[in-house]
Amino acid sequence: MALVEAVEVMAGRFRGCLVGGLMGDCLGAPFEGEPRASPTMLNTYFKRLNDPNLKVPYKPYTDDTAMMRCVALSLIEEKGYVAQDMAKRFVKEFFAEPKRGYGSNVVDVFAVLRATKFRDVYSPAAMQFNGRGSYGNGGAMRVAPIALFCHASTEQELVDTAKDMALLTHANRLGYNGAVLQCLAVHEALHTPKNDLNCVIFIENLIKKMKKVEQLTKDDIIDEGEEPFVYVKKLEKVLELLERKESIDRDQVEDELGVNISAHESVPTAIYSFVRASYPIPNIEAENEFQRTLHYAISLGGDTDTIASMAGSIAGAYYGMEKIPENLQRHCEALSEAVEQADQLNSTCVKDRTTAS
Ligand code: F2R
Ligand code: MG
Ligand code: MG
Repeated sequence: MALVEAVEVMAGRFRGCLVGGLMGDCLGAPFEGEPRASPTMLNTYFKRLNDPNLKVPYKPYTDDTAMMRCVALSLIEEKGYVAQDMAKRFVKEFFAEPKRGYGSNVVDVFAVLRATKFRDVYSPAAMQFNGRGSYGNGGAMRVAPIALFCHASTEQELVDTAKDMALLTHANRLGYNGAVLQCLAVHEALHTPKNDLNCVIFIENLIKKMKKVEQLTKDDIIDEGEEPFVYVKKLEKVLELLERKESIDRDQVEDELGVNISAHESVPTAIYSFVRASYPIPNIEAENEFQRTLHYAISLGGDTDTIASMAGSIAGAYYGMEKIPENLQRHCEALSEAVEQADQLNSTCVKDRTTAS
């Protein structure tokens, strides 16, 4: 592929990733914690939203996007990960708009960070849950901009940056390793050639990487008896689900992968949604694979905004902006800011590449 074309493709993938995350959040939020919506009901939901004549107020984003925007802006303005700056942005954002549906414990971290004037930005999170730290999916739901910023970095730099960023609020191994896995998944999608997705290889690559990550963190013991390779095991279950010939119903996905607010019960589910939706799913009408990803993720129920947002970031990084239906985009709050941040992250990386060569 010619260089100019490759640069354009990557720009579309950066946009796709941030816009995909935003759309999963905005379109999935009305179903978060509600009884599971059927695929047929969601066919009607997406059909209505795709109607070019539909005029309704935009769907607001929630904490997932509020925090992802902070991550993106901090990386752009600081030209790298700066813990204090990122922590300050999270806190400023939360106190400016606290009603975006934040997790019930993470708000305590923000309050302590503010009260202690950001003296030690990692310590309030480390004190959560009697020193066990949070395993909520809040670190994972906002990590995508790190995969973009570090798209040409080493795997170790990517892993370390995702982990450090998550540690600002999520000190439990399951919480920060969930962020690392989501970051690796976006990164893998970004680097998978278009039309060349092999679902099994995609998951096997993540298993290889997570084996190293979980091996290195296996001594960060949190609870006695907690086994150290939780994510590797979940990804192996994803492989099993993909390989089973009979159609998998949503109860099985919920039982085997989970659909709740914990990182280990939602990040593997988002990854599964992306790979599973790359080919047709019974009762889901969407022919567009990106839309099918969001539809499927939402149809699993539970933490729908977050699972759809994480799946949307991965799908957007793979399919690119040009595959995302415009009629759906326009229903999401702050769409143009997501595009702008993706372009800024991309140009920061392009500048870095130029300076380095
Ligand atoms: N908070 C929600 N949804 C509920 C309210 C939404 C409603 N529609 C509204 O608008 O009000 N969603 C958001 O929260 C999730 C991300 O949460 P995060 O940032 O991880 O928060 P937190 O507080 O750290 O953890 C969440 C809960 O997980 C449980 N938990 C975590 N660690 C634990 C531990 N070590 N021991 C026991 N429990 C632990 C707790 O229940 C935490 O409150 C996303 O879904 C986002 O959309
Ligand atoms: Mg949310
Ligand atoms: Mg959620």
